[in-house]
Amino acid sequence: MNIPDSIQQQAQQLRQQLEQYQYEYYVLDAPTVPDSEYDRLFQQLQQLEAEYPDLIRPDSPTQRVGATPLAAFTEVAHAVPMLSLGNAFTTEDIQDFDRRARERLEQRQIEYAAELKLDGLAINLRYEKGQLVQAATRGDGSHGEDVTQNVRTIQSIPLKLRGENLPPVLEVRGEVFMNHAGFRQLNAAQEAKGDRIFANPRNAAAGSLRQLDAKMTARRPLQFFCYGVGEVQGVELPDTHSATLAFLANFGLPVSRHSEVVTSPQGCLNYYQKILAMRDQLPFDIDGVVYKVNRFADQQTLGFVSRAPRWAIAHKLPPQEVLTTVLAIEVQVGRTGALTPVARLKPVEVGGVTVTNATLHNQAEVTRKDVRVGDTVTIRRAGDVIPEVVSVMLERRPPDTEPFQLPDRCPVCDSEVVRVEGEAVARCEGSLKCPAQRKQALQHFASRRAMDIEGLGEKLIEQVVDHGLVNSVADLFTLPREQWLGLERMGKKSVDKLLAALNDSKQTTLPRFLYALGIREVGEATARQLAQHFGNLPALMKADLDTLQKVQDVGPIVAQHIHAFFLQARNQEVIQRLQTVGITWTEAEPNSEQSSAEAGAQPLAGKTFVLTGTLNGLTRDQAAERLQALGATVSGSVSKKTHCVVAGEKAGSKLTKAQDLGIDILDEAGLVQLLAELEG
Ligand code: D41
Repeated sequence: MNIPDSIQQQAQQLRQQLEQYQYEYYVLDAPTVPDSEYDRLFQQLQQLEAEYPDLIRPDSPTQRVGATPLAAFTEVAHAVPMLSLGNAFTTEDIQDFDRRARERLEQRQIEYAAELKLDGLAINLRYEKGQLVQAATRGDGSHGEDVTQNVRTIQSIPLKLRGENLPPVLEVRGEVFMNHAGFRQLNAAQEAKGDRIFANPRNAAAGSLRQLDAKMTARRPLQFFCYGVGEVQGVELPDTHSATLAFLANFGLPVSRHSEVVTSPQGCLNYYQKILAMRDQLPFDIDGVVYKVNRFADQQTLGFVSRAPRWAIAHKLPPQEVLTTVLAIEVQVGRTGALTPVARLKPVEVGGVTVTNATLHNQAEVTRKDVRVGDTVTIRRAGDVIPEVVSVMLERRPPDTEPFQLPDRCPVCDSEVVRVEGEAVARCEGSLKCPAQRKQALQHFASRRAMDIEGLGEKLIEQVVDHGLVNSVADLFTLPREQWLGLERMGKKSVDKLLAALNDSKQTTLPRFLYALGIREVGEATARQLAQHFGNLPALMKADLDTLQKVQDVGPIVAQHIHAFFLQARNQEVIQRLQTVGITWTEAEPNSEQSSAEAGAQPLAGKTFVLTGTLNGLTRDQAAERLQALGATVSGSVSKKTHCVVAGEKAGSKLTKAQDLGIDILDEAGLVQLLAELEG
């Protein structure tokens, strides 16, 4: 078929534009357009290609997935062997490494390139005349497996190198890995489908790369960073490793931003300390750093011994997964009565922190992992998340252990424990009769984002509840000074401060007050919606189920919780007493059509945003405020009515849900971009 020139040109332009956007998004991590724009162009190209199949080229952005599943992987011989890395653990190991290299090179000082050691899988990418022609795993270093189809689905790996004068052969080596957010999303999706749960991001990356059906790999959020080159023909490489990484970045290949050049073993050790300190903030796992003699001429002179170069060494970081034993499984009672099994562990260092307990989440999780008292378990601590039990070493299980079962009575108040069909959590039915729930309710009430009562911390709340001085949040405001003075570590000064803080907290806002009440499923965002919708408390308290469900965010379950809460005499009484002691707020205007009249200045009017995960450059509050100032509604849960989800680091189920529903997703950079554009 003859394709008109204009169509050819249009396709060419679309491909170039899409490649540029993809590069900005995945490699530079700095998108310049919203996802929707990318999707629009992508669909245009897809349509053109459907109309004129001869337009399709293997490096087209539409052709990342498409190959038919393989029966098995074929073997690939590496043109240049993929070496392995020696390990160092101590300062002396590094000093020895440097001394040996200096002796062999007869130099007084060596320049090193220091970089992260990603905990993933090494692969080799072969580009011929700029086209990705083959991707292979490291295998035994001389032979690996052909995983080209799968690697083509990794969005940050260019199918075509950028720039002019592309070399006839350029092999790039690097690590394929999965970041924490992707790992959590994947496991959440796996769990929902009843599929295998991965123990850590490395296993998830390995499992994803080894899928025979590339369509499966395409759904796994894999990433890639270069760390070197293999066979190179027809192009002069720079003289150093560090310059080579920059050279690769110029071709549009992803290179980590965390590499540095240092000039001494002390420089290496400083780099190590710096990376160790920021490890928990990295969005992916690393298991060490790597030091490489920077000058290629020196690397050549040093050569290698039994497949490990004398010019490079991995300096291992403390492991993030270690073995320990379960001393006991205790049950904690949360604010809403949820029972959480927690493993008490033989204290152990993980990633430089001593860990003594790990959450087991719920009964289903304990059952799935079959964690028992006495078991030897692998625990993992990565990022700044709570340590988790990853798996049990069954071969080390002592005789006479028993499966763990949550109690059917609350360990704190002996009330009945109920597990609602279809819900993962079991709950103590004791409500505020249960001291554990009362303590947590008080803590929540006093917390910064709720009533913000400074100085009323966990220890103090323990005391007032255990002494029977405070039964409800209202009692906090009527407890006489002498009673506070009688408590441990409460001198005159602290008591005066606390009383002042209690007094200050009385002037609040309706959203804060509603949030502070601790109604189930009513987080800050929902509290704001409720306040906005009803404008005052009596209207909300009177609302029936149907009226409640008219509120953005509020579905039948949440409505039920709110309704039931205000129906309880005890809750009504507490609210009454709180108002009697002087808690006030200025009433907000209820939502009316009037407010949307200002829509001209509010480009996001009528749009609902959900914020999830951790943002780095601004707080979620700040983000919400700025979105709201632009007219957006910021909601706490994702539904079909959501227009956009802003997913920070470690975004979890909300992001997965947004993906499932096909809702637009912005990352932090995208949000910042959007705000910058709209705020003018
Ligand atoms: O990030 C890594 N995992 C990494 C692995 C890295 N940054 N550099 C590496 N450099 C090498 C040499 C020095 C042998 C070229 C490596 C690896 N090797 C490696 N990965 C798996 C086996 C060897």
